[in-house]
Parts: sequence; structure tokens; C-alpha cells
Amino acid sequence: MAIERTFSIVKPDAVAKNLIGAIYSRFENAGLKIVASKMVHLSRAQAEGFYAEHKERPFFGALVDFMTSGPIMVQVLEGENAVLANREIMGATNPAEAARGTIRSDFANSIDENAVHGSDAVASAEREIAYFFTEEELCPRTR
Ligand code: RTP
Ligand code: MG
Repeated sequence: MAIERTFSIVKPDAVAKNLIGAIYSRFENAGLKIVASKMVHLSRAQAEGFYAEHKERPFFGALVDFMTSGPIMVQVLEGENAVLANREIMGATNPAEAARGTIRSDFANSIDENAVHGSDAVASAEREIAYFFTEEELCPRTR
């Protein structure tokens, strides 16, 4: 099994509902280590850049409105197969389709306000980590 890093966001809906700690517990209970973390309030330019792959999609404007609506937590998670492991504990994009016990099933409001983001591949994780963190801000723990 490969030790990977993935990038994660606790989105504005979940921060507003005081769910940062509950969601961080899900990561840690799944064996994922938080190796960098901070709170940010995205500008429109930052949100548009982060989600540039979706800029032609009909939901892009609503996505940027939502992601700039309040502060978010951004974090780097490290562990065995971290990218897929995080996607599994997040659940499907639409909480109505997410498996029971996943973060989105338990905490998301809707497909638009769906509590968390997680990188979908190792390559996108590397790009997304670099979008928010310098190398010096990543603090791998001694195991
Ligand atoms: P994320 O990037 O936020 O982790 O979510 P995801 O991979 O599960 O979904 P993605 O396809 O990357 O879409 C990014 C975000 O756009 C919103 N979305 N709305 N109305 C729609 O059909 C629709 N599709 C996607 C969601 O909020 C999704 O998280
Ligand atoms: Mg995505």
C-alpha cells in the first residue's frame, strides 16, 4: 500500500454548522493524519482558479458563490491510499446518493452545499496542495 497525500476542504456549510471537529474526527478515525491545516476565506479569483476544470459547467457560478460565502478549512491528509480512502469516507457528491455513515450522508445539505471536498486523484492532489500550501507548511509526523 502506498502512503499518499490528499487535499481536503471543509466547505462553508460545514464550518457554519460547527462541524470542523466532527469532520476532522472522521479523517483521524479512518487512519488519515492531518499534516497541514488552516482556515481561509476564498476570494472569487481563488475559488474560480481552484475549480477551473468546471468553468464551462452550468453550476460553476453557484459553486463559486457558495465557496466564497464563508470561511473554509483547508487541510492535507496523509495515509495509505489517502486519495481513495478520503473519497470513500466523504461519500458521493450528492448526499442523497451517499452511503450511510459517510461525511456527506451525515452532514451535507445538498449537492451544492456538500460539506467537504477531496482530491479525485494523486495528480490533482499534488496540484491542489500546492495551490494552498508551501512545502514548509507541510508537517509530516514521525510515526
Ligand atoms: P468536490 O470536487 O467538491 O470534492 O466534489 P466532487 O469531486 O464529488 O464533485 P465534482 O464533480 O468535482 O464537482 C465539484 C462540486 O460542484 C458541485 N456540483 N454540482 N448541480 C450539479 O450537478 C453539480 N455537480 C457538481 C458540487 O458541490 C461538487 O462538490
Ligand atoms: Mg471534484
